[in-house]
Amino acid sequence: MAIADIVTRTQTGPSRSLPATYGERPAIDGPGMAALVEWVEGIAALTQPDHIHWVDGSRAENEYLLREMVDEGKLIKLNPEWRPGSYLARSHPSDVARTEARTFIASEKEEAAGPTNNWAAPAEIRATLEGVFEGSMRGRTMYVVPFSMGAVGGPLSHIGVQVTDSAYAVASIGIMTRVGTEVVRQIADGAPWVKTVHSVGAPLEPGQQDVAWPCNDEKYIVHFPDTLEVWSFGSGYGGNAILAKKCFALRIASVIGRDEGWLAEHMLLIRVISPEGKAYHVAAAFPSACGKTNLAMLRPTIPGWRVETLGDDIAWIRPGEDGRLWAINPEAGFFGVAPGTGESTNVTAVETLWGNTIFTNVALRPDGDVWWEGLTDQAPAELIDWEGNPWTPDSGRPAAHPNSRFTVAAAQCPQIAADWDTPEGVPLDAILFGGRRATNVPLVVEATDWTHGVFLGSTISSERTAAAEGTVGELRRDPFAMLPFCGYNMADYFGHWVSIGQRLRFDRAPRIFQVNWFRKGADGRFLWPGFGDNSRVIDWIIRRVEGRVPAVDSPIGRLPRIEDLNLDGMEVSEADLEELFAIDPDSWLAEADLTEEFYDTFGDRIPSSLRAELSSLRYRLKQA
Ligand code: OXD
Ligand code: MN
Repeated sequence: MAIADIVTRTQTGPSRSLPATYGERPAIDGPGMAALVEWVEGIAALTQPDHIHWVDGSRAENEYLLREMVDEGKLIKLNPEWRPGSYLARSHPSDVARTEARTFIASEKEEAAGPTNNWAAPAEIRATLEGVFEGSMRGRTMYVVPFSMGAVGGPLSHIGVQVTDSAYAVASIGIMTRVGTEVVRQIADGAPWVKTVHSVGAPLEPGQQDVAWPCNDEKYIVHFPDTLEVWSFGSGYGGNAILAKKCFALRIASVIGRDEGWLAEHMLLIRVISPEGKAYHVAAAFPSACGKTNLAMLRPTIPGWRVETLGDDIAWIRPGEDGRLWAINPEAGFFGVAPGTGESTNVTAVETLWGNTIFTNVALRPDGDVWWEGLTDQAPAELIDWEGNPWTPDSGRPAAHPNSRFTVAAAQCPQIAADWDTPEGVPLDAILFGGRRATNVPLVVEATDWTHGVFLGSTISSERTAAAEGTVGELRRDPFAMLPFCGYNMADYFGHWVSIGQRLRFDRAPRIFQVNWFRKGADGRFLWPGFGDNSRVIDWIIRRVEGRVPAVDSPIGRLPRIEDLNLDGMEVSEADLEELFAIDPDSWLAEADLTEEFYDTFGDRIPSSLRAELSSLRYRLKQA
């Protein structure tokens, strides 16, 4: 960059050099530009920020924003010797997870949102939002962040713009999506885009000192599926603030997918390479904090198998002309749960986090590095906990918040597939549905066909985790792991899944499986070691896809013959194996009653093919 292009914004150091155009609206013309500018100006008129900053996604800009946040006490720079280019943010203790109770779908009709979403009447909630957003950015900078989900210009990609008054959100979006002026050019050229508006809801009076984590006790995360808009107020945390992620890439995208004939799913995406060197692609849906990132970065414990990571949280999946399903990971980074991520559980993630990472709500070590429960077997003797208080192993409380996170570029993952951001995506061979279930659900079961697979997806329930507010451990229904993320009536969503199957060639549709790594014995012990040993389940799944092993019919689907599972080198007792696959017809019949109760909450909207699956299940269980 030419020296003449550089200006110095502050007096405090030579590294604060910035291009003269820093934060300026890009000089791009085109038929769509006026609408973008008008929208930005409209939001600014409502929220009254001190400055407007158009984000260009450059490295210099990112570095400046990070440095500014450090100066303002909003980020702690970690010791570059251990964690170069990395930062720690500590949120307000009340703003630590997605707030599902304050998340709304504002579709024109209430039944379009369905019974699993909080519905808000659009006109009413717009009036409320106008009230809370009025002046909400006073004293702050409003950033305009153009982003692409999926490779810029790719056939499966979609673009959007987020305005936000949080520099932390800007830095996070910069990691999680592709941010840049190229997106503004697409908008100017007339491409459709999704409008997302975010404010932490903490205006500053003149001279008022800012806090490290501004937020508001009142929160609204509101989706307008009919106009493809998201408005989020009051929270700076994760999915509440990085609107491209759950709000756009799942809730809004699920609606776009319904209308355009594709699927936006809460799924990881991996390439599995068999000992024979054949590559298969697997997508897997698990509720939040159930090990998706671990499976996405699996290091098989069985020789010969390899896994390449494509995505860890979201997949956009579309039927191709070849009768197969094609998937992309629309994100560009990982926003992973830190606790439980360690050398023995996910060494790939630990290696991914070597630097250039924003950590939120983990503990700080005296040497300026970070720590969280599970990173190492033994906790350091002293730490500063996620709330900034001194901590020792005797403190009797976790040092890192259970939903503490890392935000890091996908490209930094040592086992990322070389073509992970290929615009066309990858063809799917298998789809997995999982949950955290102490009882009933076997280690793995295969659906008999597509519709049965959709039935399995629709019946997933899981024990609650810390990723959302609520009581941890409680069992809740989480169909397709999409309960908090489906932007429309879930019964219609089930129907959409059924209809997608009808567009596939029956011999090319991915096989569907249900898995459960979390089954416990009567003594409360996990029956399966999980993590790298889950490759043994993947091995069986791929052998099924290849047609190389038979399966055993059961009332709930097809089970492995124990002799077909590769258990070499692992210690699992025969009794435990038996329990892992035990099917108790009575408790399954009770589960079927709960499924019916759940289905009934949708009235008569549940597809008849799924009701028929439920009747067949009961029939088979009664025969057993
Ligand atoms: C996530 C979640 O952050 O599912 O991925 O909560
Ligand atoms: Mn998730």
